[in-house]
Amino acid sequence: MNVSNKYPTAHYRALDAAHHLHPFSDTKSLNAEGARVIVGGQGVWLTDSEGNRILDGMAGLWCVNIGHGRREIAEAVQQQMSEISYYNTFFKTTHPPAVDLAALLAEVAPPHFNRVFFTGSGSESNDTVLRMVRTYWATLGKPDKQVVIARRNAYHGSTVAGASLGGMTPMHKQGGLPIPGIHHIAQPYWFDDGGEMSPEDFGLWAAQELERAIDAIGEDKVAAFIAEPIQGAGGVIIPPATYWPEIKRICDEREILLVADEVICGFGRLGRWFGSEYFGVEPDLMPIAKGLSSGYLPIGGVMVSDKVAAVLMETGDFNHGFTYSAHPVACAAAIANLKIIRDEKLVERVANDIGPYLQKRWLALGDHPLVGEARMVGLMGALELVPAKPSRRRFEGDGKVGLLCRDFSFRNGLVMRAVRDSMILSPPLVISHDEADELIRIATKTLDDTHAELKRQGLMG
Ligand code: PXG
Repeated sequence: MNVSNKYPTAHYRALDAAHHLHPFSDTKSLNAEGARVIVGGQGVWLTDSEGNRILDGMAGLWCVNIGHGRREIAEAVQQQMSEISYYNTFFKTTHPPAVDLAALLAEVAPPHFNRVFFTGSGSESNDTVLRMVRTYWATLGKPDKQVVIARRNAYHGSTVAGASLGGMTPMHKQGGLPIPGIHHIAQPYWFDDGGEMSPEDFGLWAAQELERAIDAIGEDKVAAFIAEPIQGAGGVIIPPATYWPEIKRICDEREILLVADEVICGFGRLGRWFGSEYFGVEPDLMPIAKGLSSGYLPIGGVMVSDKVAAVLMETGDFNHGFTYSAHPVACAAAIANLKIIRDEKLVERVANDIGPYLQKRWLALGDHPLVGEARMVGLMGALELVPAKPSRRRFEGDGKVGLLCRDFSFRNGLVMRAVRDSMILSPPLVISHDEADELIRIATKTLDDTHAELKRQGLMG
């Protein structure tokens, strides 16, 4: 592996602490500890500056679907840079990578999606969604339909609109969010919020919260409902089987747009090109990013259904766009990435091969004394850590156990993320059977280590 690790770890840590502010981080405590320095990546493996190999169970940040270090992307990017590295798509202009990527997206998306608006990230995509759904209704002569209904503990990005649509309380607390016109309803998280209800009843109840919110706000004021098919950053929350069909019924009956945030679930993660296809729903808009380029370069977009596009055609100018909308080099990376996903049949692989293989082994971790529930769809999974099963009661300490488990996992050579006391997994779609076995071996050791430490501290039971 060609790794550029020119200086000792301490050098990078010192400069990082002096000059770099990290996202979603407590800078003071991070600097005291020192950041982990990642210097290389190949397939599902990362290498850090100390020479450790770590299995990337999070595919970067839910994005490196084709795995690290693919030469095809590097070549496509180099080729595009040597032709035209930047030009915009404003002012009656286009370029081949934008056109080719848009056409390729129309090919892989469900039949009623034939158009895309390009952005630079998932957050920008959701800012675009907010303006697009309001513009849609204004064009139809219903400018009062402004409110977007979203869900608590959803993640839709970190820009002002993205964080407002999202339902993360710690984010809302900083910077005076959410902005007006966003209404949050319950999330379909049975494990934490289901109480005495069965998962099926709870799924129906959570979906019907949408109906009740529409009635309370007034259907003439509601523009759209936005939701991730499976909540990612919220903790890989797989809704009960009753949830999405009921949401579909409500959206069919009511005059509101349905937005499926496909930033994580899109591009094969759930064994379909788009997560909404897994749940059998037909959204009107689909914000995308992450797996669109497998994170090789930043690019996002909003897939626009024929129904919405027909109205936007009547809007006149849509006064919205980014310098880097359809950046040619990012488009070239995305095209090469989508061709790999398509030609190597990675979506089918997740549906029929590696998905079922890893799911079976992951769900078996549910037998561990520390695990209250193991769940996985496609290659997106979670483990709920609890002190005393079968009770769904949580540990005290608001996520401390999750962090303990995450630290053991890193030390053992596997990136798992902790969301509160849920352990999260979302590996690259190219993970082999042997690598999946290795992942399960490390995850099991990590649970054992965490369990032993909690017992030592007297926290189990
Ligand atoms: N929608 C969803 C569903 C996401 O998961 C975004 C939008 C925003 O995308 P950008 O490209 O603007 O980051 C995301 C991003 C985490 C974590 O801690 C998750 C995301 C971003 C940062 C951290 O799991 N998802």
